[in-house]
Amino acid sequence: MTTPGQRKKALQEAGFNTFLLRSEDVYIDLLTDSGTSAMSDSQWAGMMQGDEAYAGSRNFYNLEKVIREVYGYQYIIPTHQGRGAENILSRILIRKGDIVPGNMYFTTTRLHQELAGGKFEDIIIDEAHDPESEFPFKGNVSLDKLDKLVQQYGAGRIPYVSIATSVNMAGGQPISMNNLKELRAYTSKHNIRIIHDMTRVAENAFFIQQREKGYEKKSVAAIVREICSYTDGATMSAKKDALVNIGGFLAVNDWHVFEEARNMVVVYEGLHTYGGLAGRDMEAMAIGIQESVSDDHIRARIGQVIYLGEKMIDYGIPIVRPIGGHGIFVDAKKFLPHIPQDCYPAQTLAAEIYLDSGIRTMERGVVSAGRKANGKNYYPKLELVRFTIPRRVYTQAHMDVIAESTLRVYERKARIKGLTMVYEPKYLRFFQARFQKL
Ligand code: P61
Repeated sequence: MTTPGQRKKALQEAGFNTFLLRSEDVYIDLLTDSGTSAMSDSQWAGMMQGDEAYAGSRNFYNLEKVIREVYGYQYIIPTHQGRGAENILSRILIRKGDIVPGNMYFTTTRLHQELAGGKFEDIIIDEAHDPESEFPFKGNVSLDKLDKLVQQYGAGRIPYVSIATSVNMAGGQPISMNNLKELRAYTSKHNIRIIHDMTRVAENAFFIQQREKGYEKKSVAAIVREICSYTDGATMSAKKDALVNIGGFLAVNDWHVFEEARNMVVVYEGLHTYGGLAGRDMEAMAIGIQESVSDDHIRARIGQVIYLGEKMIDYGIPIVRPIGGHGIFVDAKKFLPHIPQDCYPAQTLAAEIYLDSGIRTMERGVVSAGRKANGKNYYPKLELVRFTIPRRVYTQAHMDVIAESTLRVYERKARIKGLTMVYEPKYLRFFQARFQKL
């Protein structure tokens, strides 16, 4: 616990950027669900069985076996985390001038696509950009938008369609199985790969189970397997669904892509049987993957997110609907309508929430969206503050404190002023940018 005076000082020192706060100065940490979940007793036991051989660690073979069984992908390369896999895959599949369509951008994913010479094109359905739309599958792809790109550029210029399960930037929104099947049919016809960002695939599977006809009686594990079966390969940040503090992987079914990736990983991550991880990390990941597809676990995990979201809705706080899988996304444009997007309403709101109670959240708006290749800012329709819930960490009482604190800030919203950016790094600026009060 900190005092208001301490928080004011900490925030100033952090340049009004919650990424630059020290965790010691944070009371409830909702910055991210990435690497912040609690490992189980089984995972910790697995840590004690680390085989730290440089090459051919038995933990690698355990991990490979589990990924084949749970997800169905054939060839596996561990990486230190998700973006390590994105780097390798983008370098292999994307050539200069290529177009990479996807269901909304993700910061690191799009950057690696751009660094490899590609251009990301958003083909998510329009509903995803509307915080108030109650559409149950706001992660869906618009096949019309994709078809327009294919007509315009030709399928040969599209190395793959980039599909996230649980679309992070849209508010943790799922893609439906039906949409994925239609996308598979379309891309097969045009000989285009689907690459799956499976960072939160189990959470997506839960929503399919709850909302999609024909899946009510299927297990999350079975749904996860089916999702993966419609895609050609995947990048994974195991720090989310898979319940580890560090780790990720690249998985593909195509031997030739695997062969290239296996070679490239030694340049950027480490040998192909550890990819920047310790043996113990791979063991914890193998166990976490199995735990992540348990129906009871996912129901409890998303149940907690829904509990918080419903509380906020009851308080009249504007949030993205329907409630997503990994957190609550507060609509900063609606919360602070008097602050124009150029004065960073979501960045401002994240700072104000920290000031009120020491709760740390994250901006997901114009700062996160960054700049286009021509230097101009992206102006995303969604200007959000993400309250991300780590798995197996907080209690219902914490959720109450979070909602009550947000309500207090909501009650004094008219007096809140925006920010100006005083330092902007070149890549992924939101991590390290600094701001001052207007
Ligand atoms: C997060 F503010 N996510 O949500 P890595 N794909 C997807 C992710 O959610 C993801 C990665 C790939 C984070 C951490 C983070 O703009 C940010 O293991 C759907 O983090 O390399 C990561 O996986 C990358 C926070 C990343 C951010 C980028 O909090």
